[in-house]
Amino acid sequence: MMSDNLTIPDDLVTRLLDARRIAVLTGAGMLAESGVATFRDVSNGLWSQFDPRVLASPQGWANDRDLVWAWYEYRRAMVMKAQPNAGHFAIAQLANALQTVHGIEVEVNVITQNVDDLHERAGTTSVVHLHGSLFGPRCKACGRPARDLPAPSDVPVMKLSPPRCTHCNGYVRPGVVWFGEDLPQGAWRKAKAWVNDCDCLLVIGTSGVVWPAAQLPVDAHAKGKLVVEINPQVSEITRHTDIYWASASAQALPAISAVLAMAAVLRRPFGKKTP
Ligand code: BV8
Ligand code: ZN
Repeated sequence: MMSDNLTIPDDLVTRLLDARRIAVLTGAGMLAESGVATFRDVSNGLWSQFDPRVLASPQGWANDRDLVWAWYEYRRAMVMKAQPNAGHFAIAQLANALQTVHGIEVEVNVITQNVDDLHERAGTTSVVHLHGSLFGPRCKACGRPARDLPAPSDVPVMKLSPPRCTHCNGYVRPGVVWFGEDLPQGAWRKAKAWVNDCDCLLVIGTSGVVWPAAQLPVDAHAKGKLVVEINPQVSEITRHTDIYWASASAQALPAISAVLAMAAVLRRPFGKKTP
């Protein structure tokens, strides 16, 4: 079922109210309304002549460590200046918004492909990062976390020599998962379990081109879970969904929150007629 960007799909809220365990898979589209460029766009500036998928790879690091470190520090600076948007807050408050209508406990677990901390800063506590985090740099040699890094400069520079590990003097690398690297096993296991146990999977702001994250909605749909996608563009996921809402996350998610708030005020289960 498809809906245009302003109309909440007919039975979306009713079916969300029937769910008791909701998994949410988010991608770079969540960041659009926080003013942070999506993964592909982030290289439009200084790094426009580089393919982000090369920069985000062990080969990219081997080719030019200082260029890659500068790219990640620029992205870390962008995220530190950004704020969570209405979509992040709506996800953080979704469980409470549903419980307020029907009084039954609801579990919402977030699986993000993003490497920022905006879900956490919006109040989401149950979240895993499939692709790591800009805020978890570690030593490339001994693997120890690198602590107390200086704040990144606001002024983007093309080259920046990575700091050294205080333990073994190895180079510090970004705490993200590069293309060709395995996902963090704990996060991947948890993500698969949350999707396996959920009644409903919300897929928000992802093109569905990166694997194995993109496998999650495909598996969920094959297992008969309710799969709902919110994305202004059709993606690789859309054909594996039950409800596709062509809308921006920071419009659609607050709209769902508003309808739930109204349903709570009316104290009637949404969509059901009182006897
Ligand atoms: C791995 C961290 C085992 C770095 C990232 C099949 C199975 C397994 C692997 C593969 C496979 N096929 C290919 C592979 C290899 C590869 C892969 O997927 N390649 C792709 C390009 C084909 N996968 C891997 O290497 C993974 N590792 O599988 O390990 C292995 C080991 C060795 C060899 C083989 C297998 C690791 C992948 C992790 C890569 N790291 N991030 C960094 O950030 O620098 S992924 C990176 O790209 C981002 O994190 C992000 O997740 C991803 C981009 O995806 P999206 O989030 O979807 O963002 P995108 O810009 O594409 O789309 C944005 C969407 O938002 C759009 O649809 C747009 O319409 C929408 N949108 C825009 N505005 C809004 C909006 N939506 C809502 N509201 C809005 N306002
Ligand atoms: Zn070290």
